Amino acid sequence: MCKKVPLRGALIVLEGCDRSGKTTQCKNLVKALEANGRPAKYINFPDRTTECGGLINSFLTNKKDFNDETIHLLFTLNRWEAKNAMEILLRDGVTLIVDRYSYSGVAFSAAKGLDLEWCKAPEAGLLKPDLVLLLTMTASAISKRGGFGDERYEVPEFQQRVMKMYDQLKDDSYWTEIDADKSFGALHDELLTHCNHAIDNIVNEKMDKLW
Ligand code: Z5A
Ligand code: MG
Repeated sequence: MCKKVPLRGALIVLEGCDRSGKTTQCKNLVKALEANGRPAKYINFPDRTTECGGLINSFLTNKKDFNDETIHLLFTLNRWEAKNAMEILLRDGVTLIVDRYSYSGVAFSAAKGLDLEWCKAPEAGLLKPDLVLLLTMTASAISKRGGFGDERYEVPEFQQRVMKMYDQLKDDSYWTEIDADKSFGALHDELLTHCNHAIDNIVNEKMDKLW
């Protein structure tokens, strides 16, 4: 029997605490999907390659300072500048595996004390994901992972506040929480199952919008 062609690509976002393995897993999910004949592309936020992303990179590496509102809006702008290209790819049937999205934007800024609704407002109208996979880990497990502590925000107490903000943003209708404290392969298999399910269950050609 011939396989049904999906109406469009799926927009799948990986969110979660620092060092939970999002980048490693996203890149390998793309490889696995493509190996199975499912067109897929890796996208990450912040995209440090654009002019706006360059400013964000300077901030994250402590070379530049912005007030909380300004850096929040720069992160948001970094997503808006990618929106049209993302929509075209999805319409062309390419599944996007996105490494952090608006939820990081809101969770990190709200964890610094900005009003959650204020943080959400400029993200409204961006593409709504079909699936958000939230990777969770305990603080002690995170601290054992490589590279922790190199950048601004990589402080355990702050990361805990971010996780509390994710709790407020979580929407069970399209979010799945996954314990990321397991081997690379076991986590990969679990995530891939969710991704394949999301791709197989696209019923609407049109993309919804946040929020
Ligand atoms: N930020 C924001 O404030 N507002 C926004 O709108 C957005 C982001 C989009 C930079 O993001 C910062 O920007 C981030 C949020 C804020 N600040 N913090 N914290 P980023 O995405 O560029 O951050 P990053 O530097 O890539 O860190 P990360 O994304 O949190 O890490 P990760 O991608 O989750 O983990 P990884 O790089 O794949 O793996 C980390 C290490 O663990 C690495 O040495 C791996 O080899 C190892 N690893 C991975 N998986 C495993 C398993 N399963 N077992 C053992 N070891 C593993
Ligand atoms: Mg990463």
